[in-house]
Amino acid sequence: MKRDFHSEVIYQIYPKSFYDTSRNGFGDLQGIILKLDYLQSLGVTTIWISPVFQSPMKDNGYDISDYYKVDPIFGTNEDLYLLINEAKKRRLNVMLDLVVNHTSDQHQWFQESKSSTSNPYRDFYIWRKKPNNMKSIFLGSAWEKDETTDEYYFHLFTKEQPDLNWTNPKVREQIYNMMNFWIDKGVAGFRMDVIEFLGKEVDKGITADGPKLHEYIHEMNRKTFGTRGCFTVGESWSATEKNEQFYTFPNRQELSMIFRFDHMTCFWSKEYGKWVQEDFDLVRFKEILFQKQMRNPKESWNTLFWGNHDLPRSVSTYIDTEYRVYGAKMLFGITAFMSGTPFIFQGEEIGMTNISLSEKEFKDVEAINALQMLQKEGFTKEEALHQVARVSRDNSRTPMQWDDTLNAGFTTVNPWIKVNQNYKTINVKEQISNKNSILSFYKSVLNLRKKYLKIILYGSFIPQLKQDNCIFAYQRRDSETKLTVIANFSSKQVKLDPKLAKGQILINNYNNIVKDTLYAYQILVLEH
Ligand code: TEU
Repeated sequence: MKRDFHSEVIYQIYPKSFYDTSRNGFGDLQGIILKLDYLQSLGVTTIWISPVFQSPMKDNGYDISDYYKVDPIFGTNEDLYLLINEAKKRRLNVMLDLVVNHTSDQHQWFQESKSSTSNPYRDFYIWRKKPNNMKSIFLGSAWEKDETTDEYYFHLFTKEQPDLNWTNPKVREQIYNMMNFWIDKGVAGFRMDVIEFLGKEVDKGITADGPKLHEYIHEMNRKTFGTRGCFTVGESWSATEKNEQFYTFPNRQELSMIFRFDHMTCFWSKEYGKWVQEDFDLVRFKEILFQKQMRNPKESWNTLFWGNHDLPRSVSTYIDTEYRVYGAKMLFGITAFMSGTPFIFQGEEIGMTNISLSEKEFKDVEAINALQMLQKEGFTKEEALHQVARVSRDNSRTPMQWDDTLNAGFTTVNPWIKVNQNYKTINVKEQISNKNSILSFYKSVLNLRKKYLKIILYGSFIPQLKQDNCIFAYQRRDSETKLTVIANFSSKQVKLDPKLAKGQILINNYNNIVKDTLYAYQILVLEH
């Protein structure tokens, strides 16, 4: 089946926290099946499911020990095949998460690899007699000594996630076979975990964007998805304007699109990365987002997103708490009329927020390591907890808030991670029946997006008020239509230029309009 990714709207499911039907405290595949009607009514067209394969869960499934087998906490392979079919019946595509920079140390390949230096699987991973000074993204050395052979293996993430050796053609062949297996089962494509690292050259200290990276992605494209009508999105934290087109320029036959994060990482500190950030600056933020919109969509296709399972909740990051509902709508509205493929992370459509966790309640290995690192660097415990709480990945991983019953209707037993106590007021059930809810706003925006799809995807993009540090505004134009999106990205009331705000109002997240004024986080979309 030929699918056109340009018009997709993709919803990310973090399965561990979506919906638990087996009553083990973790969400599962049957739970996703039960919620397909909900997703269809929201107006999304594809679901991307974070990894559901066999895993010791040192990194919540991003440490896979068998690529061909669903982990029992999520169900069985039959459940996944059923999910793909049930989704298809509702015209929903299923995208899997491809984690092939590394496996779990419990993967059979690694068990073989570490058993002796002459094992046929030895070269599936990266072994050295002596470590160099490379660091793991999750802190500490990237090398771990294995007693069996007294050598060191390389791991960019936890020591239980050894990196595969992509220079070995046998590794690549095994991965391509596995991808084709899942394409045969009917998946529409893949989200590709940390794709920028496949071409690493550890002896030269190179991790991201290594010399052979694009050769491997091109080979993968030709041997798997590229000839089979699938679409793909690569995750690359190192991608910027300079290198994005290497992945996405169609003639190169690599990926459909990538996630770029430079509009977020530009606020990270040099010393402590995301754990200590500079103040948000809207002008800088707009510059990157607008610049991406000004390109030729035929060369680089955009991804439009506010959150994922690695980012804190967008309303907690960008919006003053008291304006959560207006702000959540504004955030979605300003990207929904841009060119590209929108991604919605589960719970964002109801404005789910960060959670406050005590030291013992943090689950994520990255947050736990960062707490220690910041204290070693001289931060007090309180300061370290405060910094980590703001950006911890646990924030986005709390259970989906379905209703106001026990555990937000996610499970009837103890959930694997704490439920956010605001579920009594922030939940799907309440928002479905409330026409002013964030959920209802998402639905109407997605409907409108369908109606204006041509201009949204291919119309020209004209930034407005680039230097304004409160207003986020742009126009879209094609031969027939003109749209203006104008939003107040602040909690202050600001002056609205009447020249911009003309035409018929398609979207307004407030019930009224006061001449010359934009309220806190107000967004207007106008046609003229
Ligand atoms: O993420 C890559 C990655 O670098 C981020 O997780 C990083 O930890 C952080 O958000 C930026 O500092 C991918 C997955 O999305 C993530 O969940 C996995 O933990 C990671 O790869 C390893 O597979």
